[in-house]
Parts: sequence; C-alpha cells; structure tokens
Amino acid sequence: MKSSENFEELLKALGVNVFLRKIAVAAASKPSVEITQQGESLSIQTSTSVRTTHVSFTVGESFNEATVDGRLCTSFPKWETDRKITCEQTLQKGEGPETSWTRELTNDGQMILVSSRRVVCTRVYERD
Ligand code: R13
Repeated sequence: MKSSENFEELLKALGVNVFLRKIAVAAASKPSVEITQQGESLSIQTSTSVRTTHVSFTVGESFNEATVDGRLCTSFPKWETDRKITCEQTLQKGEGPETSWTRELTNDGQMILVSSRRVVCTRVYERD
C-alpha cells in the first residue's frame, strides 16, 4: 500500500470507538492484498496482523461479505468501466449506514480502493 486517506475517519463515521479504531488503523497501515482474477470471478484476500478477510465473487452476482467495521452485508459488484468495479453493500441485519467500495486498476499499474459511507477513504496499492 502506497497511501491511505481517511481510513480512521471512515471507521469513525461507522461508529467504531476510539480504542478499536486505533488498533484497526495501526494494523491496516501494513496490509497485504492478494487478488486473483479469472474472467468475471475475483478472489481478494486482505491480510493484517489483527484481521484477515477473504472474498470471492463474480461480477454481476451478489455475495456475502463484511463491511469495513465488521457487519455482515450483501454486496453487489458491477463493472463501472473495464478497469473498475463498484460494489454497493446492504446490511443483512438492522438499520445501518450505506457503505460501498470501488476497486480500480490504473494504466500505470496501481490499484485504487475507495471505501465509503459518506466519508470517502482512498487507498492506493502497487504490485509487489
Ligand atoms: C479490529 C476489530 C474492530 C473492527 C476492525 C475493523 C477493521 C480492521 C480491524 C478491526 C482492519 C481493517 C483493515 C482493512 C484493510 C483494507 C484494505 C472495527 C471491526 C480487528 C481491530 C485491520 C487493510 O486496504 O483493503
């Protein structure tokens, strides 16, 4: 990961308390992300010292995942362009903030992750 903006602000907007936020922010500063793609199917494993998530999905088909603050949601990934996936999330239980993410590959080989709930968090990755 090359840069990250607003990650803590996003957790705050989601109602995460300061104690858990500090732990999450520290861990999320050194992530390791492995993405594999076969056609319309992607697998994304995001590892940190305190939390590892793994999602597999087919673009155009809903799947279950967790929001960045750990609530179960149903996600619907779509191609926004041939290099960008937009994914809207709906909580499985209860009322909650509307969250979404996008992942985009730039021409210079970066991957830009945007994660939001009104607050917009932008994280830029480069290949290892
Ligand atoms: C811990 C428990 C409290 C909650 C939380 C949220 C996020 C994270 C950790 C925790 C982390 C997220 C990392 C995200 C990355 C995203 C990306 C609030 C549930 C375990 C402290 C570490 C790396 O860049 O794709």
